Amino acid sequence: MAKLTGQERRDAIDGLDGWSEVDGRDAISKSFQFRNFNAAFGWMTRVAMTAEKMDHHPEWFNVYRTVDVTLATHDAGGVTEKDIKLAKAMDRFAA
Ligand code: H2B
Repeated sequence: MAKLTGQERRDAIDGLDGWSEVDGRDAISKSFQFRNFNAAFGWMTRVAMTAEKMDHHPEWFNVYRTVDVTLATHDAGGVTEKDIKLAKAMDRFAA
């Protein structure tokens, strides 16, 4: 899986809702807020099953109803289509 670069990378990130580039690292991040812990953890469970199927796993940090997510493809050393795909699934599940 090749790293996204240049315009292709910008377009892919622009096509996402509320994701931004991480400072000093080739990765994208977003902070998700839910109604309460149960909603946050339910969402994480759905995402976890999708991530496992994709063999592509998020870096994430949960405190109560907030989940901070960072996505990168470690094997590629940057952002790839897999990260974009997982980001879109996360947004869909949160909607
Ligand atoms: N997740 C992410 N985010 N990046 C990877 O490069 C990656 C992964 N690689 N999940 C997979 C697993 C790889 O380590 C295994 C061996 O398939």
